[in-house]
Amino acid sequence: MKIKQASFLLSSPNLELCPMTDVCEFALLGRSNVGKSSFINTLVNNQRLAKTSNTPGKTRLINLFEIQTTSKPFIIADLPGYGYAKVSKVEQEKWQKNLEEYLLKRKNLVSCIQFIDARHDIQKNDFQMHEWLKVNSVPCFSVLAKCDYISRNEAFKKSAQIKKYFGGDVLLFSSKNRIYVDDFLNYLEKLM
Ligand SMILES: Nc1nc2c(ncn2[C@@H]2O[C@H](COP(=O)(O)OP(=O)(O)O)[C@@H](O)[C@H]2O)c(=O)[nH]1
Ligand SMILES: [Mg+2]
Repeated sequence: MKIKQASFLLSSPNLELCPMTDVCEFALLGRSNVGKSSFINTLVNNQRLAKTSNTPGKTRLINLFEIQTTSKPFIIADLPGYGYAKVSKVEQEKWQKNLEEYLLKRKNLVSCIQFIDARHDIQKNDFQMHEWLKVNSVPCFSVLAKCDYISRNEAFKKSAQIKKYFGGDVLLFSSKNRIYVDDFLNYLEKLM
């Protein structure tokens, strides 16, 4: 499928304030700075749609983007990254609860997409996040992000490693170029 149009829908602090819809939704999970927002912009070819940054903001919001395609439309939920310590413990725990509720109860959620940084080994909080998804039977596949930092050969090795630990599918991605975009869209289309 091809993208026809993409727009920001809204930001919500929790599941309750997310609009109820039948449109298939995919939720982006991963450490802060792994490239989740850039991924959206590259996928839809609009560098200004999702805010990207080297310094993650403090607001913990679910940002929803609606994507019209030549096939079915879908929604991407850009979730705050984990591994960002500069918020208070109370704040962190509150968000944790909201995140879990969203992941467990969002009816139109088709799959989570967990981002792993190609430059690093899988981190402790990546494992924790994945374990939680598995225990709670939340569907998920993985993305090896920022693949432009490593060779194609290394990328295949890394994705095999992620597959070994996490199971499920592992897709490659880089926001520096668009070579992975078509495969990604075709993969999403099959899940919808
Ligand atoms: N080289 C490279 N840099 C990237 C890529 N994706 C994101 N970045 C950079 O990494 C930083 C964090 O990206 P962002 O999308 O905001 O990450 P998020 O916190 O996961 O949403 C920004 O400076 C991006 O320009 C990528 O695929 N390759
Ligand atoms: Mg982001």
